[in-house]
Amino acid sequence: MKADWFKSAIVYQIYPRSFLDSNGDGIGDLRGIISKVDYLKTLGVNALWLSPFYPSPNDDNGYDVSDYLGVHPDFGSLDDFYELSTSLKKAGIRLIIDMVLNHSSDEHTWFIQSSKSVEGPYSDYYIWKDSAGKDSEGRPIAPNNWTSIFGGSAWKWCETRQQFFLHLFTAKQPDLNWENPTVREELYSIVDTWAKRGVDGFRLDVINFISKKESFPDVPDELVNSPDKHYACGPRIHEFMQEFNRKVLAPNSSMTVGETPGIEASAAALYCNRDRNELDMIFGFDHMSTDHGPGGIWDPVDFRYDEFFDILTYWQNHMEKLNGWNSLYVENHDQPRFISRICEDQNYLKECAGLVATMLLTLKGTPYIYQGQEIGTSNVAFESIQDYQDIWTMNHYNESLELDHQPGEILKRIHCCSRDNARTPMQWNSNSQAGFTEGTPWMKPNPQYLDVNVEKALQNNESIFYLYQKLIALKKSDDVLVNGLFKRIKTNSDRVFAYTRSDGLDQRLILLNFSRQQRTFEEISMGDYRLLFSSQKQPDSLSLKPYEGRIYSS
Ligand code: TEU
Ligand code: CA
Repeated sequence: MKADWFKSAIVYQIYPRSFLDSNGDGIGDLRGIISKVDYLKTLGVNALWLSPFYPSPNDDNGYDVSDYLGVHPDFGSLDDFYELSTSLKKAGIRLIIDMVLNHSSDEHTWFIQSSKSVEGPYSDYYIWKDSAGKDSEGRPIAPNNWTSIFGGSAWKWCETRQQFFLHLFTAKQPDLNWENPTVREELYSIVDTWAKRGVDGFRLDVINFISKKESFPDVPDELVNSPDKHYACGPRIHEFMQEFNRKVLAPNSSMTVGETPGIEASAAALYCNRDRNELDMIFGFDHMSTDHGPGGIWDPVDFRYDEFFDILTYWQNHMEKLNGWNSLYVENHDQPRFISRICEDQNYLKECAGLVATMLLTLKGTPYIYQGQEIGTSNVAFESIQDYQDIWTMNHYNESLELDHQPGEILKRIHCCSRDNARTPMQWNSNSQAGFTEGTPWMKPNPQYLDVNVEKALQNNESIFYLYQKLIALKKSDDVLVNGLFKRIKTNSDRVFAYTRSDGLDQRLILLNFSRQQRTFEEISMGDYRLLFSSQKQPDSLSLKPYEGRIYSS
């Protein structure tokens, strides 16, 4: 029997750097997390996903790993890790850790060795290519036109080897060569070690990028702004996934969720179809781009609600049909705060947070809640670029300056699109630095912390925190919300996303009003439905309030 605890898991994601600093150095750490296990228990989640905590030069905040088996001293020690793991077990919370296996840091010993010479045991650990000749100034020309997701060419010249190496992310994140069986064995053994150390599951960073098209063809013009679509799902991807599963994941009964940018539901389902023995779940991206224009993440446009509902419906239906399982998320450490994306009137941020919670906990799949989402954290708008930290954000700023964009205009884009929106320190209370640290935080807190923080949320029984708590408890106690079939109901009210979940006997009806206007729902025959939950106080009998979410039971 395959373990399928993940189907009833409710996952909380922690970005360790920004969660809680226990020793005043301004950086969140494992001991900070240990001290908040009770908080997670109060919320009711039963799984925790930790973003990377490994040694790293932090070019990309830990997604550039220089030692896969260690703990970065900023975050603590391996003993702290074991202590965290033990206290999570006691609290009934499973532990999922992040594995970045598409690339390592250029400061990993493998890369240091590999870049020294075209011969030797590490020479084929990364993707090395000869130049495609020299330009008019005698500089080597990159092997093809691939661009890094974070901007610029995806190739960097190495003087010592007189070759280019591939980096789909920053130049300090060279891509590992999965074609080399020794590399695969090394990576499997790392995952095996963590499983033996007591980890229950793995979140696999950009796992659908690991197999490259070995002819390294140019990116076609139409994909220049979305290179992820071009890099996704190389020819050997499913072979690698099945080998990975057979050699480490299955023997350890590890749960997996793969991050898979650039693919749609039917391709995605190949990874998590139960009979294919690859992964348990994947993170799709389609629903996270319904406020992107043709230019991608730095091209913000109005939120396209209909498209958002259609995409979610499509994924729900496809995963059902293709025997896969959905992951449900609207936030993580890479995404701006979702309530800021959908809310058309900042006075309704709180209502939006309740609405989103109702959706996340009632669609079919495993919900992922990102730190701070449960108290209604929204985007930040720092006035100075100095206050931003993220490498992608800095690259965008500098590239835009070169294109003569005005700093004010660039900052405006950063305010709505930067990944740093998700990385401001967790807001614990109204004390200095939001209670995140007693020192100087590595990044300033969002000034909203004076109003929006955990301490206030816990004192107010009408807070978003308690809505999440209630919905989590409801999901845990209701098998229809876990396994019931999803069916969308078309309504005449635009901006109302409505669906049922049913197991043949029992049914739940979910109504979500994504507008700042009241919406009636006369067209839905309410029959014997009884109201189980509303995200707002004193729900009206005939209409949904602005941004109200409801659950009915048959
Ligand atoms: O994210 C992958 C990533 O940045 C892209 O897939 C991007 O989100 C997408 O193409 C948008 O269209 C992962 C990590 O979550 C992120 O924090 C890392 O920076 C990145 O990989 C590199 O490890
Ligand atoms: Ca610290």
